[in-house]
Amino acid sequence: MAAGSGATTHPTLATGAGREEGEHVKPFTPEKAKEIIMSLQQPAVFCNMVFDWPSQHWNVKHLSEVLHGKQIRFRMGMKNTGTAPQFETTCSYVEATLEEFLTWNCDQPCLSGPFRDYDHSKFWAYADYKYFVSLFEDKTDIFQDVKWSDFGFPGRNGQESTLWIGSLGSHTPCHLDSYGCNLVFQVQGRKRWHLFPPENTPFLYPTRIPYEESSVFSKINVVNPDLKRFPQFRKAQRHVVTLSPGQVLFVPRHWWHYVESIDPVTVSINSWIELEEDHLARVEEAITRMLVCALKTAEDPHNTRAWLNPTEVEETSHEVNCHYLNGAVSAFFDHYRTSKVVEIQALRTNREHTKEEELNVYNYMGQICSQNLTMGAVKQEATSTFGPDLVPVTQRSEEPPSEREGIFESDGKDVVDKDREHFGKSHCAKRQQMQLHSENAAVEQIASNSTVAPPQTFISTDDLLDCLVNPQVTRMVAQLLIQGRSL
Ligand SMILES: O=C(O)CCC(=O)C(=O)O
Repeated sequence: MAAGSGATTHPTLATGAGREEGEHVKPFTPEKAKEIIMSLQQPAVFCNMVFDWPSQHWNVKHLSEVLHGKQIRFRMGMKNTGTAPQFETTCSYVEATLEEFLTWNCDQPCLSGPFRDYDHSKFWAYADYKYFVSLFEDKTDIFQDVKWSDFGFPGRNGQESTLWIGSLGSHTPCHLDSYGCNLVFQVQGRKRWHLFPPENTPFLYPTRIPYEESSVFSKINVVNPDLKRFPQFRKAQRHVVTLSPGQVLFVPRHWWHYVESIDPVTVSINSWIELEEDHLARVEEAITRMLVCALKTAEDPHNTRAWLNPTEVEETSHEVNCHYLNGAVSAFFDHYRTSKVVEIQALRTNREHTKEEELNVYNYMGQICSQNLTMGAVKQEATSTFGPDLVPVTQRSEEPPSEREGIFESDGKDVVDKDREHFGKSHCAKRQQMQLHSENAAVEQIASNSTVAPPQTFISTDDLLDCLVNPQVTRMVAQLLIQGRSL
């Protein structure tokens, strides 16, 4: 069901915010929405939050008028493939206008034009991952049509957003984003999201090839998995939701996702929200870039096409990668030197800290101490917010492939009551337990670490190698390699 229409039918279900646009009421104030986003560890769908956004009218027809004649790059993929994921490196690309896309997509045989080589019954087209700033460079007023300020991020609009326009079957292979969490507004058509929690990572066979900064891909085509090759995938906890126009999906940090268009035309808009944890993630990403570029270039100095995702402009030199790494490490220390020690000090002296401080400290603990801490107490509060306007995305039991279609067809609404209890128990309790046991020790550890001045000397290749080939690391790598071989 489209939440846009729901907004007009049950305004009394709203739980708080001020009145907008006559009788319509948003169910969450910006402050409440942000609190949910910053604490929730489970994907969920916000309903009735965007009914007054001008961008709700951005169907492809409208966009083709706004972007009149603009050439856009479409990724072309096959509708029927086997068990291998369709990575961007294996797709072909077409430069076309939205008018040409619409003509091709109306299913008439196209004998001319940029899509002429692509039989509509066999191929899909996806104008994916398009930054508003490049798309609407001469129409910046349009940025105001997207109002992430309603979710508690003042000033955030289209400038920090990306646009996705696809035909039936277009999809993004399963991956996780290294940075931030994600808000996704479905504008036209429906998309089905297959989500897996971060702790499922070993079951998703992660790979950094193709290489793209900030994306960790899965080797598995999650809608047609090769279970002989990837048997651990059976253990993955798939969460599925069909996102309809007017709904906004919240994807928490590091949740894996595979996203497919299930209507003839889809349009969505998303924004990745920066998080505290991103400071450490940038260091991890810089290490990854350096390693991937060094080893893949050594393997074949002339062929980047096979391993570099088309979203990356080119492979970067070792020198540039060293600069990235040093920049990321310095930024990490700068950030925590200036902002965190004060908060930790406050935490030590005043256990009645605010929720905001609690969030920051927990995030900090996750980064510095590498402890897998989460915000159980805060999360529990967020789960009590679930209802008709915040629908949790819940786990689906895996079924034989023949039954898959039926299973994945429902939207978030129909699972809210049935699965709420299960969600509350299985996800909350364990995390609260971990939190209780480790909170005090971790806080002490951070506090003592924070008094030690961080090293600020240049990190050399040898410094990095010393960490990468540290015996503990090589042991883990050896184990992973051996596990991989024995499959
Ligand atoms: O909509 C899609 O195809 C993918 C979206 C995505 O990966 C994201 O927003 O992180």
